[in-house]
Amino acid sequence: FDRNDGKLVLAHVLFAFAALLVGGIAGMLQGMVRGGTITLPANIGYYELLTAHGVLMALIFTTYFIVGFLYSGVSHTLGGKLLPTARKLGWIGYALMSLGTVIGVVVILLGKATVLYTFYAPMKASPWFYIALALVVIGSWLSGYGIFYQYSRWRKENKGKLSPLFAYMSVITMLLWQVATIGVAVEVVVQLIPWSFGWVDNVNVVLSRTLFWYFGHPLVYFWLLPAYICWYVIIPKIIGGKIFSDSLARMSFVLFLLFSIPVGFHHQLMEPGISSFWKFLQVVLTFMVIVPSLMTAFSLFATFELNGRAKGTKGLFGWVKVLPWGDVRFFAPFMGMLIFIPAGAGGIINASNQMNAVVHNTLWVTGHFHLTVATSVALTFFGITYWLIPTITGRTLTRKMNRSGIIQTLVWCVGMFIMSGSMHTVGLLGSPRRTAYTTYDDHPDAVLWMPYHVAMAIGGIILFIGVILIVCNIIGLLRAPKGETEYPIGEQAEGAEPTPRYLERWGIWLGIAVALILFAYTIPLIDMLRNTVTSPGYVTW
Ligand code: HAS
Repeated sequence: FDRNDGKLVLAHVLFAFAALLVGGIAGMLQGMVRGGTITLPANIGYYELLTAHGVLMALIFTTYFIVGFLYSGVSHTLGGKLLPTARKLGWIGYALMSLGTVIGVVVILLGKATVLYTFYAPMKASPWFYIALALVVIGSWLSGYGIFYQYSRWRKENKGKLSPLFAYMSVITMLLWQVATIGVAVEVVVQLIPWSFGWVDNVNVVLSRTLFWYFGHPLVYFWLLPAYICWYVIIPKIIGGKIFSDSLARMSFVLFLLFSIPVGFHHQLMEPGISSFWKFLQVVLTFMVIVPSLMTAFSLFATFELNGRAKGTKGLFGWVKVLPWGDVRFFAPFMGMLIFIPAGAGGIINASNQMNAVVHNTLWVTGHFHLTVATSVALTFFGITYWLIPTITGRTLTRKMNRSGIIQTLVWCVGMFIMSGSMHTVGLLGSPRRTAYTTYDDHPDAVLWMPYHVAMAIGGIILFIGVILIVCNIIGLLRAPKGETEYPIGEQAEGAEPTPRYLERWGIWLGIAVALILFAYTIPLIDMLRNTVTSPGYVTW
């Protein structure tokens, strides 16, 4: 692996895990502060800690890891080395994102941005919080441009050739990100910064939330798609098998580009100011975005089964026996896949209007996203780390490190089972999310929730041990013996259909994506600007 590219990738991965560590500390402390077990100096309270936890885990850990991972794969599969312009863009992006992160964390810990990671207006933060976020977004755009640059140069030099699957998927992930972040950029620059500086008196709340969720839902697929890259491209190689179908994999990514953006209203089903027709339409589109995940599940089962049959296993589940259970590079992402089955089912429940009325703003939703992003995605990222760090630093994954990785994965699963399981259950009993006001003056219903809150805290402590273990493992990986570690990239199975070239016609896919976005959002946005959808008890200024 090219040494200079390795430095860029490593810088991203290490920053990601530093954010995970600080975010993990904030996560554990928020539980203790909320439970009244401790009082922190400088009056650092529940909302500061929860904001720090959400921002560092959901926005910073993920974005840094994703950029680092995508750069590594693009460097490896598109020529073996980043072009100087791509690498430079990567470093400038890194510098801007890091400046934004530092400013953001300081502002949060000073208690000037207790607005949580979704920063809903009319809660107001210091303008510096929004400026910090803008820097992170602009930095990530530059990193995306680096990937586009490397890809387009490769295509120019390899006319008529199909691009490598990893690179293709990286381009879609970054395209999705570019289109999605326009919403949050407009919200922050046009609405929140002028309002928090006091240049304007009011903010259109429903518009700001809509712009946020225009970004917020594709954000979750920005987290998911790199995990899918691992499941589609890396895992087949690690298990000694083949990719079931290159075209199916590409098509599922295209479907994410088309359907992951015009669906933000499924986070706003309980909000006034949006007419029920447009909510209905976006729920239909939400059910469309489930399709590529079902295709992924199908493709993974096919890969596992074909691998088993090639190795001579028989019966419906014979393939399970030949999977490399002792290899953390497989085991951690596999546990992520397994948990994605109930996690995804929870998402389908959330997306159903009537069910959403039951679960919205309860701890059920917190349980849902701890299974999706904090387990399926995070465990996959951990699994990648065990081979990525040795690959880029010219070291080897020792048996001891591999064993520590398996233990870390199991600790994570146990902690998450307890924490997310109790979140889901207590959510159904009505316990709200994101509040330090837990017992409601000892109301009998709220008192009933307390044992689940204790279980959540126990799960949280086990997860914190999981964070410490992964950080120790990373230190171990950085000191592992020198050697060569393979960058595992799978090949397509024999007999698969050739990949149709139209999958790489970006004009078509971006055109359809934009058309769907305009269709799903234009009229509701006009309604919001004119304040024409009124709801009892709800006022926009
Ligand atoms: Fe979600 C809220 C709907 C997926 C993250 N979601 C959230 C929030 C987050 C989040 C962070 O409709 C909270 C935001 C906030 O703070 O308010 N979500 C969905 C739907 C899906 C979905 C329909 N979510 C995700 C993913 C996330 C994520 C992925 C992060 C990475 N979500 C919602 C809704 C809300 C919501 C509502 C709003 C709730 C409210 O009221 O506030 C779908 O994409 C899920 C599809 C997934 C599947 C599973 C496929 C399974 C696979 C694994 C195969 C396994 C194998 C191994 C092969 C259909 C691919 C098996 C081996 C064996 C041996 C068995």
